[in-house]
Amino acid sequence: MRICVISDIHYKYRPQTPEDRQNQELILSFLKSSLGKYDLLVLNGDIFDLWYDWQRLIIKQYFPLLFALKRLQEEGCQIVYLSGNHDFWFGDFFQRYLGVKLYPDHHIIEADGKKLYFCHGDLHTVNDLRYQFFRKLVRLPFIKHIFGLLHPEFALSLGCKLSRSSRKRTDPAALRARKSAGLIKFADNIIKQEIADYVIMGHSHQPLVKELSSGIYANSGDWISSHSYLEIVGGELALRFFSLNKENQS
Ligand SMILES: [Mn+2]
Repeated sequence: MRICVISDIHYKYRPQTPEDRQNQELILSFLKSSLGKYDLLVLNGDIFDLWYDWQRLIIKQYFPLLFALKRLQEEGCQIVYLSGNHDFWFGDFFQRYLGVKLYPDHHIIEADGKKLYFCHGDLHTVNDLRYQFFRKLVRLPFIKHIFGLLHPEFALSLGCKLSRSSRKRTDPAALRARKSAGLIKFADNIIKQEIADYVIMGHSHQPLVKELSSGIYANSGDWISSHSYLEIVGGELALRFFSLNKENQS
């Protein structure tokens, strides 16, 4: 089985800098170059900077990425999507129009004799209670419902502010190191309990493959600075980086 894992693209509906636009082009090129290469694509959270599908509307700025996913799926690549901390307010769009299966928490599969555990990871960093409370709050059905009652343009400008402030909170290097340590500890527990052989997460924006006692912790990194992804082909896991210059691909 050929599996590709990506996370933390943070695709914006309001790209503001040339880097934002460049990052968008890179992920679109990557998905195009992935046509026919994989049997399964795992979207491991924070794919969109904010997701909401209203009863009759989607965010048109996301069309290029949605179209790229649709093409992959039509070429025979199955797609699964795990919620992140920026994309969890799903309606019926992914399932109904893209054939993408959604998982709000985690997802375990078996491939080529290996058990793979996927989750975004925001619950497993060294979390403060404030974040855990906020996470529960924004996922309450009535909060989602209220957001849906706002005019979409207003809702999105509000969402833009929220997601920017959440990104700011994740910036300092010390905090990032703490985040990573939390994820590794969680992965180690999953492996020790023999729930999985490979624990695959995102969220930290730090691409990494780390051998643990009897398994592997892997992080798919991000598409803001690393443009990284994980490949699991025939049970072998590899961390890779994408660039438009093919010679630089590793
Ligand atoms: Mn995240």
